[in-house]
Amino acid sequence: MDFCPAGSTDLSEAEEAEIETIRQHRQELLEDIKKLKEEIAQVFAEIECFQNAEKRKEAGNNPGEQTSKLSQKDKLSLGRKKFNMDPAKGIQYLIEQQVLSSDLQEIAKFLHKGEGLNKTAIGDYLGGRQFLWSFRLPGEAQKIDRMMEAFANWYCKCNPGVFQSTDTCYILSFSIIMLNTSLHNPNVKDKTPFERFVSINKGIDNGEDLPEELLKNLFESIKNEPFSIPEDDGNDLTHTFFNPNREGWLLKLGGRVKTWKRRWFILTDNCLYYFEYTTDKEPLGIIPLENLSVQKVDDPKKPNCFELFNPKCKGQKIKACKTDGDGKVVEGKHQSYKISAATPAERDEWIEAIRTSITQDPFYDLVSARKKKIASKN
Ligand code: 4IP
Repeated sequence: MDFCPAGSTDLSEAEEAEIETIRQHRQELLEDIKKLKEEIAQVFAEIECFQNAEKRKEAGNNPGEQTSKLSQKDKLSLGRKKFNMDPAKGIQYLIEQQVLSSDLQEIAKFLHKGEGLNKTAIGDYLGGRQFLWSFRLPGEAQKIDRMMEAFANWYCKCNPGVFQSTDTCYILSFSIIMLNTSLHNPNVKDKTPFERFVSINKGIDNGEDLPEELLKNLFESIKNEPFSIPEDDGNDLTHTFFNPNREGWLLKLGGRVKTWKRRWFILTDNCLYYFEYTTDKEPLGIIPLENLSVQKVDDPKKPNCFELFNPKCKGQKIKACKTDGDGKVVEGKHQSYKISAATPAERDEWIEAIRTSITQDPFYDLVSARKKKIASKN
């Protein structure tokens, strides 16, 4: 009798062994990645400590306003770290250190800006007391209920006349979350069509239907871009994209295959990053701007174009990287990047921002800080 264990395949022994080797290799790679992430986090922490120490030294040489400014910054940074570990303690610390006042509006602004704050911690802080896209909902049903209620109340207050009652907003928000899961979670096979979305929301506005156009816009918007919140693993690239020089939607022409793709671009640290969605953690492509130039160009198909090119090596590939279809990082294939903006003004602003970034010497700030230090010593 043939013995055929569950899950067995028609693979030969050699193929099975090959797969096992690949699995082990994958495991090793994952472990290496984890270690690298830890090392990077460690290096970032060390750089921050070093920079803070440098600033403190400098502040000692420039008493007065500078001192208080710098130390406030350090307190803010420490307060954020405390907040991420224990939100209530973090806020308390920031109030005690007079970085924040106890005014609720000010605290709300600080949370809404969210810079350097862990989204789960923001969700916990708000859920424990009393918006959705910018923080993670806490897990317990009661907290979610309270938060959605608060969201609906606040939305209706800021947008009077959209809904007849806050309950409409509350129900619609949940049905949007469910729609998002249905359309974008690969485990959900039965994707909600627009008609079902309309019927789910029948009569929710005090017995009346919401305008079909509103539902259509919501449906299309969720279909085109899922709302997801980046993971807070602390080691990801999210902080790289805080306070970018510029960000926005642009159309980009493919390198070999000339297709136009709508991408979310972020300009920071003299690099141009592009993403499929605004909430993506990792970019589809990275274009270091060093050695590149930017100029206006015309295109027969798209308006308001500009291009990035290497003036010294025209006709050669620009140094850039991108992820291919399998998620592997590969070299870019562009000799130039042609990009189209929505309006002439946006095109000009992008050109200006990119030019500024290219011409700014990365060592300028370091050198001028050192010069100031020497001058103050003398
Ligand atoms: C693709 O066309 C996309 O335009 C890619 O853009 C582009 O990669 C590819 O250029 C181009 O072939 P299809 O999707 O129609 O196949 P994105 O990565 O933004 O999806 P770039 O390098 O522009 O990112 P090549 O050069 O890889 O072919």
